Amino acid sequence: GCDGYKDYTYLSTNMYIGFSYPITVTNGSPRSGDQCGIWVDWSRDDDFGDANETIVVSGTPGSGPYTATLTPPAGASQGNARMRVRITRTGTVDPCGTTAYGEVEDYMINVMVCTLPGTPTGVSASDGTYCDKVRITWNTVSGASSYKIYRSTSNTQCPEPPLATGVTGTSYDDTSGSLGTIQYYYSVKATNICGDGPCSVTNAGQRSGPPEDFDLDCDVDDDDYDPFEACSTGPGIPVAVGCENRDLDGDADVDQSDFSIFQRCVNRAYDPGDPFCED
Ligand SMILES: [Ca+2]
Ligand SMILES: [Ca+2]
Ligand SMILES: [Ca+2]
Ligand SMILES: [Ca+2]
Repeated sequence: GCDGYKDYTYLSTNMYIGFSYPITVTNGSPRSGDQCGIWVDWSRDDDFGDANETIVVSGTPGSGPYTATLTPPAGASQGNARMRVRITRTGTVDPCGTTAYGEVEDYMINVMVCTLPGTPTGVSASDGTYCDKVRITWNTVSGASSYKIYRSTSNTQCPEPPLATGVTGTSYDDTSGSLGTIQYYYSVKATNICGDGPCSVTNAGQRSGPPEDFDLDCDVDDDDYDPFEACSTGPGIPVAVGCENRDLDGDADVDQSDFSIFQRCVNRAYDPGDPFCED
């Protein structure tokens, strides 16, 4: 009778076509022979007789809880589709008709098409602007919930795995790259509940710092003395392999004149416009 019907169609849940959603039905007054049926009118034509509209339910017959997976099928009509859940004690489980014992509940599923976000544009990685990081920026992609950042030492788009995921906003600071003149290539994907959008083009970026920062920790202080001394030779003696950046005056040796430049820069803030501390 009417006592056993509950209309919850004012309740609507969003579900995307092709995605799967688990559902659990609990039985308010369980008996071991109870049966549970679930139907969804995916075609939205006011019946439960079309393909895929009878949902496979696990745990029935039994006292529950019953479980099922709802997957709005390709071709489902977009909008609110009626879902019917029925528990009955006797007879055949059918979406319609009356039984002596049981309950029927109707809900709405708002069937939606999932749309992947678009390709990030305006990807730009800083080129030596910072010593302690490369800053990557991009334009907002509509429909994106977050972004994935990729880094490569070759000019490769979005090599897996990403450098960072779940990035919100439109910038990311990469502080994990090597110092010095190593060039990286950065690319970005927008992502949302539907998945990842296409990869952006790459943009090169690198960290930079004072040329006298021989231990690559973004300052010029006494700790840089030993790395200098280890490479020191004398006037006219060719610079050793691995010591190239100690030749500050560019005359192919590491001698007193290079040391003088280093001394001028010790404990000074780095000025990219005056890398050799001449002012
Ligand atoms: Ca139907
Ligand atoms: Ca760049
Ligand atoms: Ca240093
Ligand atoms: Ca030199």
